Amino acid sequence: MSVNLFDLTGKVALVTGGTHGLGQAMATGLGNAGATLVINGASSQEKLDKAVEYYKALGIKAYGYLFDVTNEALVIKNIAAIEKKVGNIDILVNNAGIIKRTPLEDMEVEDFEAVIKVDLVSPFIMSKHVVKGMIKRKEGKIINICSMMSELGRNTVGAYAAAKGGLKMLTQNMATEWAKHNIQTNGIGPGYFATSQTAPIRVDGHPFNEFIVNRTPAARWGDPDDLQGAAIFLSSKASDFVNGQVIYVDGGILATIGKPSNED
Ligand code: GCO
Repeated sequence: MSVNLFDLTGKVALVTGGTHGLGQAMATGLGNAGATLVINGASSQEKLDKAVEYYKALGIKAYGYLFDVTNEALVIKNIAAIEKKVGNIDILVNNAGIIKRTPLEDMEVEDFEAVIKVDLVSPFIMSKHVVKGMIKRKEGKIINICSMMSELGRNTVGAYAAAKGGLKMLTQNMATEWAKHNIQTNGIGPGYFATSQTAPIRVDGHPFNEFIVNRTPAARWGDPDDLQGAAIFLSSKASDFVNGQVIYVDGGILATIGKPSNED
């Protein structure tokens, strides 16, 4: 009898920032693989309800919880409510993130701290409280959404790079501390994807747009659905001995030094 190692039937997956973009694409993949979704949003109840309707229209069981992932008291309260109403959280995807593009010498400290808080501290807060149940149940999956900026610097995104670099190491340390409880903690590092977050730098004629297409061996921006495979793999039995790794889904950016624009 063949076992489907990627089947998530009966699993509950909590995806932060799951109302749009990469979060929505990954959540859709987990839902299509059988998981029940718990979608966290922070901007508006209306946006969250619309997202939950989107998943239900796809035949996926989905629930929405509106709370600020940087607020520890709200995180504790909502995790308890989720585990009471929906069930134990088997999979946590720390996807919620922000970016502020400002040269470091001009960046306000509060802006720097805001990026660190959402992109690095909230994965710690969410994981700290979700893992308590996983440790008791002796199983669990945690996925931290990293970035090219976990490995590379870029003008104007210093705070983001600091957070995403830190998140890569936080992922490794979570694996170090929690693997003995049969909890797998890993990361996904998206390359450059067509999302609302990259819209300002993905405009036709914008030099960065051409730069990315030329800099990416796949010669295109990523489609959010390109992340579904890695998300399902890191959420399933198929990755039960994979720990502390970051899977870069980047069309080959990190594999190459790049090429001059006049070279095919
Ligand atoms: C930027 C982009 C990046 C990407 C992504 C790359 O301004 O450079 O927004 O941050 O979104 O994180 O991996």
